[in-house]
Amino acid sequence: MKRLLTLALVLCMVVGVASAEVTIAFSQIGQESDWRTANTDSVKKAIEAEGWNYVYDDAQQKQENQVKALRNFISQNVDYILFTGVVSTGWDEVLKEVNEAEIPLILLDRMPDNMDDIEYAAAFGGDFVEEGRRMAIWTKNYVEKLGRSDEELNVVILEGTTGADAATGRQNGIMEILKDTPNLKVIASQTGNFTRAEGQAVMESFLKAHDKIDVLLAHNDDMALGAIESIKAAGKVPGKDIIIVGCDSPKTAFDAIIAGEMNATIECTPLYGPFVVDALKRLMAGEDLGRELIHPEESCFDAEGGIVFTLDGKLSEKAADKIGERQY
Ligand code: GYE
Repeated sequence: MKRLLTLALVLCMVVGVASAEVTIAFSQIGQESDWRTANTDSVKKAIEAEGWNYVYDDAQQKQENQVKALRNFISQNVDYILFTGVVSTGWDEVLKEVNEAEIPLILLDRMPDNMDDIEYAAAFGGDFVEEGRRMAIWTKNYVEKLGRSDEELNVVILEGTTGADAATGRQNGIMEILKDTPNLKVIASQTGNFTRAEGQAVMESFLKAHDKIDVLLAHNDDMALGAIESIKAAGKVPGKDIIIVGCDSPKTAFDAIIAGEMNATIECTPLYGPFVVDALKRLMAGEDLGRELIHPEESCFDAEGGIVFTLDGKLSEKAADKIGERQY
């Protein structure tokens, strides 16, 4: 019995030492959307499954909280820092401090500007400009399918967080396509901060200000889902009176598409956990990742499937066929 106890104690110590050996810290933006929650869960699960120590900070959408979190990580002398910046600018000083502390930095999702003088070991993010293009191309082709290409249609846009590359990129992609699509006319474009509540509020004000809104492009599905509530409250039929296209493609958007209240969503995967763990293992083994960038998303989901959604001619998939595979 005594021997068994000693063995158990030694085992606990070994496991304890092994898991305390590496500490990974993650400075996350907040919990503004289904995408973000899934992203946080994916990273946490994958890191904890390796038995590594995990330190997490939720900045509640505030840049100053992130700066504080990064400085805390430095003073705790963590081994690796994962970082998603809420906006693109204003990180130069604190990221230099991370570099001076010689803590390898991995950028997730949103990329800061001015990175020429900052060292980072790896970066994973979506191609936001391409996602915006896909939203607009799908819409253009859907309108054509409805036989409405000669009709002038009024478009409103719900933008993501101002100053975030996820928002500027998607907006640029959308506008790049719409500038050559004269029948789709943007009559209003405003931030809804990537949240359901603000999407709902801004859509309500759009509906009050404009009698005729034919299309809503939302930089994420949460804002589209919030907007659907305002559209219903205004006595209009979402998905029919107003064509609604979002981005991210969580299950909640699939449900809305299957219910006919939303028309399409462009994929942007939040499931970074396995990529991050793979990168960390390679870095721990001394490999130089050469700041690689991965864009793992490739689909668009709608009610029917078959509508072209990229410049190189990819076809959308039917949401009802794919919802079972969805992990977020
Ligand atoms: O689309 C949105 C989230 O940065 C790609 O942030 C991410 C975006 C995502 O809040 O839902």
